[in-house]
Amino acid sequence: MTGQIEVARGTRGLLNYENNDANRFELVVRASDQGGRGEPALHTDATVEVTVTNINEPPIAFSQTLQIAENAPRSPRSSGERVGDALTAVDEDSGDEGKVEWAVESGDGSGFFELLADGDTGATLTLTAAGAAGLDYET
Ligand SMILES: [Ca+2]
Ligand SMILES: [Ca+2]
Repeated sequence: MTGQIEVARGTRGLLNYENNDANRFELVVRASDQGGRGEPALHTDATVEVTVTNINEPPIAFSQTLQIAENAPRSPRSSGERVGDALTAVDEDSGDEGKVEWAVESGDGSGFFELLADGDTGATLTLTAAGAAGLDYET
């Protein structure tokens, strides 16, 4: 006879390697016979340790609206100027799996913007030289 431990229904997402209250369980299990010949059932208790292993989860980033004035000033000297506050993502993983790199994926066909790393999870959107020379509200 075997016993199989399963994760209970309704607990999806509650096992969490990053949460010290939900990444290790010490279960006491009991194996019992049915007794017989007028004798009561006999049992043995054993300990089963369950550890939750890590999986890499994607970082969470939030959409937001930033502003920068046109002609800011209209000179390549303003390349590197920050656009709004730093962008931050949340990644609960440790080590490299928790370090976030940022990149502009689309929407900047003119090459006006670049993202510079800011710590392990953040980035700052900045103007390139082209952006510093080219931002113009009227065109
Ligand atoms: Ca993880
Ligand atoms: Ca991750």
